[in-house]
Amino acid sequence: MNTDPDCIFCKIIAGEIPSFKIHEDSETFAFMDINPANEGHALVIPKEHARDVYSVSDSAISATVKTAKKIAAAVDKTLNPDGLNLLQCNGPAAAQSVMHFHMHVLPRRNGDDLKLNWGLEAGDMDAIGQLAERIRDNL
Ligand code: DGP
Repeated sequence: MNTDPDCIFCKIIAGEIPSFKIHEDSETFAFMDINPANEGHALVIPKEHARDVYSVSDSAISATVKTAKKIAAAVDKTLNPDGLNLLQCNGPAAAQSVMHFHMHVLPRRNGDDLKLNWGLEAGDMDAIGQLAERIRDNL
């Protein structure tokens, strides 16, 4: 499987950088976003390194979408948001900041006024860790 030793998400998969893991299987990895745009913001990534939608393999994107569906259901059950976006960004104008294909599982609240290109702000690690546990319990 193709991996990139300099990629931050490959390092998370390898356990070289800590993360609040929600789920892992042979093809995908799901964990909490440390700069959450909203409470419960999670990320789903293929284990195979690919930069973006143009280079990800059919099997890796299929597995990622399947896992994202599963994580979305668990996030919905955990937080009962008013809505939820599955979002995937490619290139600078789309605000892609990590060059390893990923899907955002982003719970939404009525009136949260979230813009598509949100700013990156550090999250509360205790709160994020507790949420990871609650979402895992709902898988
Ligand atoms: P994007 O802008 O679509 O490339 O989203 C990348 C997301 O990854 C962004 O919301 C912040 C998150 N992120 C960046 N570095 C880390 C990290 O080291 N750990 C975790 N859990 N999330 C990260």
